[in-house]
Amino acid sequence: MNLWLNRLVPSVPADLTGPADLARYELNNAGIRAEFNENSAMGDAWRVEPRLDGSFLLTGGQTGLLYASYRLITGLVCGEEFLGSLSSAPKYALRMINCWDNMDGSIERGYAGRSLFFRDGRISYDPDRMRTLGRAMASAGLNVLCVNNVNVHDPAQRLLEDFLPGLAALADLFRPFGVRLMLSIDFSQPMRHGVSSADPLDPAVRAWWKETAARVYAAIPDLAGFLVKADSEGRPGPFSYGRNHADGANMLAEALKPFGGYVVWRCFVYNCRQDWRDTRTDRPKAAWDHYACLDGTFAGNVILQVKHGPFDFQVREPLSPLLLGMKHTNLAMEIQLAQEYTGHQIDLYTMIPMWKELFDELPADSIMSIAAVSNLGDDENYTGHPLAAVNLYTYGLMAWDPETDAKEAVTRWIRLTYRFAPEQEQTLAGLLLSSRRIYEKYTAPLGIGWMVTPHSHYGPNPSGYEYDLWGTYHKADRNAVGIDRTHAGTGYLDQYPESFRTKYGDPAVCPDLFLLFFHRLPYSFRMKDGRTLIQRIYDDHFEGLEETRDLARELAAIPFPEPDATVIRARMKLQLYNAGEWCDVINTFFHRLSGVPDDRGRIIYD
Ligand code: GCV
Repeated sequence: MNLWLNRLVPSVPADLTGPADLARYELNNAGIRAEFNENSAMGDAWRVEPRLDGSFLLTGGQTGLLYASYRLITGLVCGEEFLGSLSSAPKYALRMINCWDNMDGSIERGYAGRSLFFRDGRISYDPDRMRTLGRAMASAGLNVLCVNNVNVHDPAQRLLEDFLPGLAALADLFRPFGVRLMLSIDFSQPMRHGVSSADPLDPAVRAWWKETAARVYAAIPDLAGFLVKADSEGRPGPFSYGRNHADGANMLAEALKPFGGYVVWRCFVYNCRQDWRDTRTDRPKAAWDHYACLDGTFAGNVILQVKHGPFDFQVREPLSPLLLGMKHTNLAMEIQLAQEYTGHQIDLYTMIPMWKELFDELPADSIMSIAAVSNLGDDENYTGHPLAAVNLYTYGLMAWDPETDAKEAVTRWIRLTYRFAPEQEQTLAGLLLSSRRIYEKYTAPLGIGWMVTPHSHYGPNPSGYEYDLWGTYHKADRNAVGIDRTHAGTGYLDQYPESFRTKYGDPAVCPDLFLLFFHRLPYSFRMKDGRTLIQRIYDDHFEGLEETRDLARELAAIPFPEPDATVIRARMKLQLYNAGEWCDVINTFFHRLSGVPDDRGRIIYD
């Protein structure tokens, strides 16, 4: 089983010398005649000019030529004619996949099997699958692959040491695809080597990282850099030494700078041992509180990687204010292809509509790179649910060009992956594009999030996180639900520019889908369409379940080939059960609390 292009031509040869060589191979294979005009200054950018004899002139850097070739091949498969010249350059420099793979072969928040890179504490992979992945990434425009989990547990702490030769061999495999490896590192690493601390201002620590960087780059000269989760959910970091995150990131940046490497420093820093009785701490404020004051103090090769919302990849969160407020710092937005809170790659959940909404809010040039937590694993189809691969492909297209049209991108993936009649393609595209909204309707209401089963994060449990230490409370009582995050409440909204404060600040104008993210409201609150808040919660859940039934029926009519058909059918059955559980549990939860009946008299279990 394979991913899009590989379904058409199952493999590429093992002896490729580089991206231009691969591009030549791919074009030949596809029967496309082309001449290359290599211009290294163009890097990833490219230009394609059709010639009268039916051939093409491709101009670009090595990787640019490869991206141009894939653009031609995928375009022709999709029926494009290429009558005029085309040119393109990526909007973001690093278009990253972050794998949360552990060296024992497990994947943190992985829903597609075991690791593609590690097993039993060692590096272990199938080279053909690596080439499939490299090709899938390159054909979607992606160029960085971080192979190990940001939570760096032993033996991954030895990746920079004992496992360097294995990593170098892996980097060699991905190089022809223009994909550079990245490694997650443990901030306290020097202490495993006789250095007495990991204090970023300690000369011995700085020297250790410089030596280590030199050793690592001698083995992998094009390593994209280090990914760091520090002072977050129990990981070590500069706070232990009274230092701030600029001290920590800049120390690593100094070590990587001679080799052109980046320090990608995650901003997922918050108090994960909060007391639920504490009403003053509001978790969404944390990233801003830690980082906004450091704007302008990070080295040029540091990139702060910020989750797209202020919480943690819920179905609906507003754009993180940090992405709007750090004008003098390199930023990357982090999204999550792994469906941790969005259905575990069992429930259908196509993400591009969500990303479009995020990009609509994000001012041009506020970020310079983008990262996505991987949804890959060693399942035969790579993504567990065969239709979850659409998220990987369309993420690549968006990372290259955030103005990519959602429907076109999804349709392109369908055409590259299956052979359907045009009406079937249209139907499937429509189903995929509606899947996120359907999922949103049957799960936690109106931006409130977090009503999932603790730890696993699949299925409903509206009070599961209510008295826990993670800072994710909804405080539903018999009268009202939600947290007031306006100036009068926790003040979270004050972290935003004026236009956002106006948009979200007043419940009478705040978009419905964000209402309970920003406001605490009585169940009797009148929504813009005149319904009460409680009625809207009931309606959304009943509708979400009904729409899932429609989705299942329409999906069943699409003639997927085997083995996809069987997997899709089986997962849809589980999704239907999940949607039913969510609908009933959430409606019952609110009905029991509020005592308000459904005005349409539908069944709510008491
Ligand atoms: C890799 C959430 C997830 C964790 C994840 C963390 C992070 O808390 O549940 O599994 O850890 O985010 O993004 O670092």
